[in-house]
Amino acid sequence: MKPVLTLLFFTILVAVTYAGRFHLYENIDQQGNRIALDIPQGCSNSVRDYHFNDMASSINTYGQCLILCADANCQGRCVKFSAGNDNQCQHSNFGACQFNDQASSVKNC
Ligand SMILES: [Ca+2]
Repeated sequence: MKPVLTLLFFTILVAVTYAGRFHLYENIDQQGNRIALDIPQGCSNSVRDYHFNDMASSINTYGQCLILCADANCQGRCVKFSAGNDNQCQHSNFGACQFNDQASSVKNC
């Protein structure tokens, strides 16, 4: 396969594999323990329920938009993570927006 086609193939593969999914990481720069979660329709306490409560320090959204919140049921302070101008925090370091080790729930944008 030509390099461009190979790159396109893997880009599509990643997009399909992670459609609706994201990874949370225990440490900054996408390091340490991680969990894969689904972007819910509405609100989900999956961050807490999958034993990652108040632990997340970075994220990979795979170009998608989602909102993390500090308390269960999408209460407390919420921070939007997107690939656009409305992004509210550094994906590789939640400390940049004083959101380190705080996330407990997630909702769609
Ligand atoms: Ca952490």
